[in-house]
Amino acid sequence: MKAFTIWFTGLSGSGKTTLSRRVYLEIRRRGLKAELLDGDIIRTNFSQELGFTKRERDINVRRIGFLSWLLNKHGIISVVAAIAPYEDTRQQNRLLIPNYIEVFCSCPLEVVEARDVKGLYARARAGEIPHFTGISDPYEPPRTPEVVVHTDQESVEESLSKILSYLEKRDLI
Ligand code: GGZ
Repeated sequence: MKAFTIWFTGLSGSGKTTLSRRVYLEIRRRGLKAELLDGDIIRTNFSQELGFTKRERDINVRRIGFLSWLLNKHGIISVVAAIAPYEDTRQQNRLLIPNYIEVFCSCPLEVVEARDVKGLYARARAGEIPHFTGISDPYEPPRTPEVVVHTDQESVEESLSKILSYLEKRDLI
């Protein structure tokens, strides 16, 4: 069995955490070793000193990439949920990691902003959170994602089965 990294990228509130958790649990249910690396948790425990400028995001995203590479090297699947808004930095991780799978959680800004589960978009609009992805900072949609899920149109189960089918087809799970 090949270890791999599956990276969920997309705007805040686009479903990365929900889907990555479901995929992680499904991988574990199949008896495979995996680790879940969520942007929020990584920032609290691993990247505390980093903010959200391009430079700092790049460091954060490369750190998660390196950690995933290490885990994969030891046969552990890495499931990542982090915005990773810049194409060049995602491509660097793609080059580093032998089996890199990118899942684009596609959801229009209007939809994530209307949901605003954590109230972050309202705070960003009010100018309280600088460099907020989609509002005052860019999000570059992936050019070569392996899987695209449209989280504004599909149910969680639909997106999940799309992702699992892809992994099965590639013989990764
Ligand atoms: C975007 C921010 C910001 C800014 C705090 N921009 O949806 P969340 O809340 O729970 O997850 C987001 C998380 C983003 O961290 P990442 O490590 O995924 O970002 S990156 O990959 O770009 O390094 C969001 C919250 O932190 N958050 N400030 N300015 N999201």
